[in-house]
Amino acid sequence: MKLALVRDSEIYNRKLLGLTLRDRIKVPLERAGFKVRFFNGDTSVERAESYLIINEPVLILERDIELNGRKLLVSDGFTFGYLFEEDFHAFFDGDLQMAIERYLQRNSIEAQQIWAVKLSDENLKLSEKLLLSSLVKAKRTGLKPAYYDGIIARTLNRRISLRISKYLADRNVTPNQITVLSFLISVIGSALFLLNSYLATLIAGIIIQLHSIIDGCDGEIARLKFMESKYGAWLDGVLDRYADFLIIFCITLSLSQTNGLYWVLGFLAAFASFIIAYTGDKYVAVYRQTYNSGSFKIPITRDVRLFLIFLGAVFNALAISVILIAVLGNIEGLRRIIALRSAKL
Ligand code: CDP
Ligand code: MPG
Ligand code: MPG
Ligand code: CA
Ligand code: CA
Repeated sequence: MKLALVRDSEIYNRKLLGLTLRDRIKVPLERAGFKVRFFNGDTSVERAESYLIINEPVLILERDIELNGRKLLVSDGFTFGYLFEEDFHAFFDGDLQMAIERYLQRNSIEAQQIWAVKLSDENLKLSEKLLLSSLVKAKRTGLKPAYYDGIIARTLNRRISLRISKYLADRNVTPNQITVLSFLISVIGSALFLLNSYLATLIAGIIIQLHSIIDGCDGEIARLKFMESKYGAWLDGVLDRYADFLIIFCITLSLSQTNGLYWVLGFLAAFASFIIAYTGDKYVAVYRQTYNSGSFKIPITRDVRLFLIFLGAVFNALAISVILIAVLGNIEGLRRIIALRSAKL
């Protein structure tokens, strides 16, 4: 048994983005395999294989934490915890603080940095900001998603979706409800493309961009409130494939009223959307790591494709959006086949 002893503090009773700070330290430690006990002047401690002692109030931001080191540092060098892998009872005589000090005097302890922030009433706003930014699927956050955010997700969508998630955090919405809502938004947007007026097309484009933004919120709420699920992750991806097809189908149906050849283009664009998702997901299934196909790649990920449709709607030039998706998506699919053959993995 691995035991985490967390020095109790008033601040853990505060709520941050839908959960108490107590839950925000308890759940990640439990996920890392610890039994968690909050202590406060306790005079006994259970026997365990290892003891993690967290002395100061902290908010752990790192996901999937693995605690291998012996002294835990926040990124700025502040020490907040100690991991003892030998029997702590040798140092323990009824006073945890004294035992920790004796231990530190006898041993030189290696340090391990983990992403966390020291908690105080003054820095709750900063903590909230860091917590939100830890939800983004980027390398810097230490998440190991199937794939990292594309350029439009990074520069535009996440800025807005994080604000929506902040608002949703205190409400009882589940990630799967957001996933389904996001899909329904794409159905409404798609249908509006069929009305063939510029105004309807413009609104459709805005709704599709909104759909793209809300697509980030299900995952953000799942990570924020420790509600991730395999079914949710699967449904998120599967409904995106339906939405991709439906959006391109409706745009193509509308364009085909001027020229039937648009069906050829639409067919290629729908296939391109699917093959970009499939080559990424198949990579993750086989290689069991975050999708990565080298440094040069054509940015035609879903966030980019939907943004092209948004721009196409705004400028009443959806044919150009569909051509770009068909051409760039299929070329990127081929590029992946070639690039992966020689990739060092
Ligand atoms: O949708 P996108 O891939 O752009 O990113 P995201 O929604 O921020 O993150 C997707 C991840 O969120 C999934 O792989 C799941 O881990 C999680 N998720 C979930 O657990 N339940 C959902 N209903 C939706 C997403
Ligand atoms: C309608 C043109 C539609 C033609 C679509 C042909 C597909 C063209 C390019 C796809 C390229 C895909 C690359 C695949 C790579 C495979 C590995 O209609 C044109 C009328 O003026 C509209 O009123 O312009 C018009
Ligand atoms: C087509 C009018 C197009 C209006 C364009 C308005 C642009 C406003 C905002 C653009 C925001 C996009 C940001 C671009 C960033 C680039 C990276 O067409 C007008 C026809 O008559 C309809 O048949 O009205 C019509
Ligand atoms: Ca999503
Ligand atoms: Ca989705």
